[in-house]
Amino acid sequence: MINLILFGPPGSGKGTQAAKLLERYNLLHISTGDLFRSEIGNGTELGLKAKSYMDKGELVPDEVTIGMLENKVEQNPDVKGYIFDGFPRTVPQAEALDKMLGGKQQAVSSLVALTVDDEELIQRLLNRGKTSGRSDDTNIDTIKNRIQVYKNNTTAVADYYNSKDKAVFVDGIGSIDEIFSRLCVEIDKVA
Ligand code: B4P
Repeated sequence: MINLILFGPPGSGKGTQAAKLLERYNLLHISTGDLFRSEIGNGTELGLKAKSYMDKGELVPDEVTIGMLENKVEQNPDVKGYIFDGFPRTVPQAEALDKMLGGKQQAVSSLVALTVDDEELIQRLLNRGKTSGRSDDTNIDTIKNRIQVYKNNTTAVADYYNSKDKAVFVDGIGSIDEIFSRLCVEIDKVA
């Protein structure tokens, strides 16, 4: 079983790279951002709640996010492993993930972090905002807030796994294929 956390700031290429990685390693891709957008699209109560945070570039509260993630894992027990994309984003989420995997005699194999500077992140997200229809990608203040929230709340997750010798950092600047190759070098060490 291989359990990967694909990590990095908003716009660092997590979703883009996850789509390629799941094919190569045959893992189930779980993106909390995608799950929230699906709930929003279906007009559920959870979706309405999530939208109010996402539109401001804030994190959705841990109890909502952790419950949703655990449901998704429980619904898919017979897989070779998971790519967690956009989760965990806080230390309590990381602790909940470790506890859940521990209960299945499993563990996080590696946290692979994409590093990209703020200027490039803002440019990528504004570009995506022109076509994605995502309200959190069109407003520059919201984008800047997402990056700030990442620095304030989420980088601690990389420190948490680094202290367990499970974090690796990969340059997220370059072509999509170049970055994919860099990620595979790291993932092959734990796969
Ligand atoms: P996410 O859906 O996770 O959004 P993201 O971080 O912006 O996506 P990602 O980083 O995957 O974007 P990608 O690089 O693929 O989260 C959205 C919101 O949901 C959060 O702000 C939060 O409110 C909420 N949320 C989600 N998870 C949560 C959690 N665990 N706890 C609490 N709240 C949570 O793509 C960016 C753009 O860059 C694309 O247009 C892509 O084409 C482009 N790109 C990718 N690679 C490139 C490259 N190498 N060069 C140039 N451009 C590239």
